Amino acid sequence: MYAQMVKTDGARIRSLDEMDPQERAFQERVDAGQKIEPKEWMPEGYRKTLIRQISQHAHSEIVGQLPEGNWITRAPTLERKAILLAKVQDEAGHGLYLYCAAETLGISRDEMYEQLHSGKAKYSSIFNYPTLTWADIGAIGWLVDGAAIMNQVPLQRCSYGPYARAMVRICKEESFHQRQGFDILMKMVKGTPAQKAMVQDALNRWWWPSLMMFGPSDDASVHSAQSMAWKIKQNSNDELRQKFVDQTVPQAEYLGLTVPDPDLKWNETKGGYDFGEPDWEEFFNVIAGNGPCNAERLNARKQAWDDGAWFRDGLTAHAEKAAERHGAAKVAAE
Ligand code: FAQ
Repeated sequence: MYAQMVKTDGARIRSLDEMDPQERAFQERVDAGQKIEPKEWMPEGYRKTLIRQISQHAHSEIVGQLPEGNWITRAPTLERKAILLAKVQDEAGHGLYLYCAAETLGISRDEMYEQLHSGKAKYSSIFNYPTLTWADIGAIGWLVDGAAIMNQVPLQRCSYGPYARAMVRICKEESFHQRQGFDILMKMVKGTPAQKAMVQDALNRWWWPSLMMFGPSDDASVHSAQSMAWKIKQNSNDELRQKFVDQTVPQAEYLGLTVPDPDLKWNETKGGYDFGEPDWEEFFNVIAGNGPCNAERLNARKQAWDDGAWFRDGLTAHAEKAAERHGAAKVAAE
């Protein structure tokens, strides 16, 4: 079905008849729902699209540790501290599975880091906003992990095997993360008026950036048509955004909060909410590197890379010595 929508150069859509036999066979396998595995032939554009998306996803998980990591020492109880620590560690794990999945496509971990540090590779816009209060940690779990789940559940059915399989465990862990965020907010809204106000303030600041996580609107999304034809993406950005709004608004009501959107209204005919447009100028500004925390986030990652240089050097020296010893032992045995 999607073969009818395959783009060539990002502008025109090619049909199966216009493809060479190898590419057509590939597209037919994708259309039939078969998984593509690392050593199999794939169009260069498919490989590049996956490297772009998976590496950016991995970078998002790693950079995404920073806003929450900021609160580990200030969590209000020992239990909350232990839970937050475990969550932030989970995000590191997600980044590592995803880097491994991207490596199967022929890019090295060092190249991916270089692309992040030079600003060539993006990471999710959401992590360029500051975490000002403890309620922000609840809001991240509830909204940011909630949006991540909405986007990632369909990725479990992605046509590329290693990415799809990495998503299974990641989605399970994100579900735990979302509940822990909601649990923080449930406690706070039952607390003092000041605590409840803190939660409303967090929702006011995180609502629109959360909607932006799904990417630009469909008519501005340059990659969607091709990625959907290749079954890398199963849904368009706007479809997932709509689902997220429909799922999240009743949760906000349950918490006794007001979603900061004057245009939000239940639409009986479509069976979903109508809602306002995110500020796309702000979104494009943030992904261009000019959000409130872009410089801080990238500097933290670059600093971590530089601080780890002695350890990488040590590992390399150890590996070289081990290889030499192995070589000498082999010669002696011959
Ligand atoms: N932020 O044509 P499209 C998480 C870029 S994980 C920054 O629509 P596409 C877990 C896009 O890359 C969150 N850039 O692109 C967690 C492209 O630029 P490029 C990350 C964005 O790929 C929770 C350009 O705009 N999740 O949160 C964003 O078809 C809590 C045009 O856009 C994933 O990465 C954005 N929001 O669709 C961790 C999921 N949106 O590359 C810690 C996998 C778009 O040409 C704490 N990724 N751009 O330079 C995807 O599903 C897709 O890549 C989309 C974008 C939907 C993000």
